[in-house]
Amino acid sequence: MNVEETAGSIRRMEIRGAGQIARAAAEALKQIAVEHRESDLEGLRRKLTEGREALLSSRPTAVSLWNAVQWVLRGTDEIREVGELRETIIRRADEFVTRSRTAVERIGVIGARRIRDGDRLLTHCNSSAALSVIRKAHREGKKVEVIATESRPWRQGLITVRQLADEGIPVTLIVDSAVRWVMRGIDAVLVGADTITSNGVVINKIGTSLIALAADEARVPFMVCAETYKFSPRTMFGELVEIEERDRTEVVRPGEIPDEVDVLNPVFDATSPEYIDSIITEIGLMSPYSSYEIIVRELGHEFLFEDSLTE
Ligand code: RI2
Repeated sequence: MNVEETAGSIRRMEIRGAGQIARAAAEALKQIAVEHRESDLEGLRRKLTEGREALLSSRPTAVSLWNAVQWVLRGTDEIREVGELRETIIRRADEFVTRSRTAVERIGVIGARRIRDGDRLLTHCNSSAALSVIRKAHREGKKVEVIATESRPWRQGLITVRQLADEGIPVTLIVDSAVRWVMRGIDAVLVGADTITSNGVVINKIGTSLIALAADEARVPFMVCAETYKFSPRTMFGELVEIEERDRTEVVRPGEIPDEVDVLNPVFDATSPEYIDSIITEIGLMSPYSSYEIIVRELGHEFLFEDSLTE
């Protein structure tokens, strides 16, 4: 897939999931470098800049996409030789993809230690990081049972139940509005994240914040599973996270309701840190209030500072 095709697939949600879109973006930038056979440095730079714009505009909310693009391209303006630029892009993209995959596995190892034999877990949407924890606990021999929300309107919960059922993990599908009803019997909630802000707010699939409220009311631990590249350096500099809104046709079929009725289809919502017991990352389990430190230590404060203020 070239960069335009990748951006299109991300926009249409054929490639989806915050981690997956980040890896796809890194691969697409790598592809530009691999295919650039000419000795023209400026030509490669131009293609990379166009690729960057196409990828960043494909979906606005998940900072994983932005972080992946920055990871691959950072500092490459200084490079004066086409071969070196190609190699750098290819190496960085490979590095990002490997780190990302390893991170999801490590989250599984760390998170599984918090799961007890016999736990009944609730998850929302389809998060590879959250499922990594559940899978690891299951593979360690713990008997876990999962309640998975449907996650309207895209119904990513169907992907979740298929993936869990494939592994022999007992799973029950519920409609989103059944969350509060089932919460009393739940031992822990595990969700993913698209973006985590510097003040510890988790942006994830629409409905996540309602689940957090229901968990809080029932005193059920609410855990977020997220790689460190889901933390947003941009929010440190005052930027608000843009919440994607998608087309009405994802919610109602044409003609089903009068055309003059508006349909609001926000894709994500915001969960405040006071509802979050812990965030499980590849470098450890932490409080959402450690967000600022993660951004500074893991994502490189100085370079981010410059980039975030000049854009
Ligand atoms: P992983 C998804 O977004 C969901 O909101 C999910 O919780 C989040 O990405 C993280 O997924 P969408 O692309 O990176 O379905 O953990 O809108 O797989």
